[in-house]
Amino acid sequence: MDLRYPIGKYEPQPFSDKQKREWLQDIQFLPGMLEAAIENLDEKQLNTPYREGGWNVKQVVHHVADSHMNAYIRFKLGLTENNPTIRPYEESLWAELNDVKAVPINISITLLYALHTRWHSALLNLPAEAWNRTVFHPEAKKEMTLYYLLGSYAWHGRHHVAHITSLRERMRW
Ligand code: NI
Repeated sequence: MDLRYPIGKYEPQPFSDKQKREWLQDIQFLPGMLEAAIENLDEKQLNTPYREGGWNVKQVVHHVADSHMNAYIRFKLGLTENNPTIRPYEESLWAELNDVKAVPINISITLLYALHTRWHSALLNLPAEAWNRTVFHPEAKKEMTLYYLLGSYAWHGRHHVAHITSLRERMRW
């Protein structure tokens, strides 16, 4: 098994209301899932990489906050502008900055609860056509619908939670 992809890679799905509702629930419940995944881990465990050469548990948690702050902005731009160009960022360098080293992860968990409340609310009760709105990703050189993005971030949250839960299983923590 590839430890980088404990739940596999993102597989885009055709539009359905049922799938959309599931993905929206993934966004809604991610902060609680992540908080449960780190419950009772001590400092040494939090500093353990989830795989050789990978991020440690702290970096994974702070990365989810970094990524989803960007995601929220991408959705807000996509909902209010025509095919806006979204802003890539250097996620591995973000994960090396001092906040990631120095700030306790419960701060990022708190941030995620607040952020996901706003994000989930912004996406609730959108008219069906809103999910066909697009953003342009300049590195992928690709237009992405908001529906595609929703699925990719639903996956992204579960993907990183699984990094931590699969580490715990392997280590019998
Ligand atoms: Ni990620």
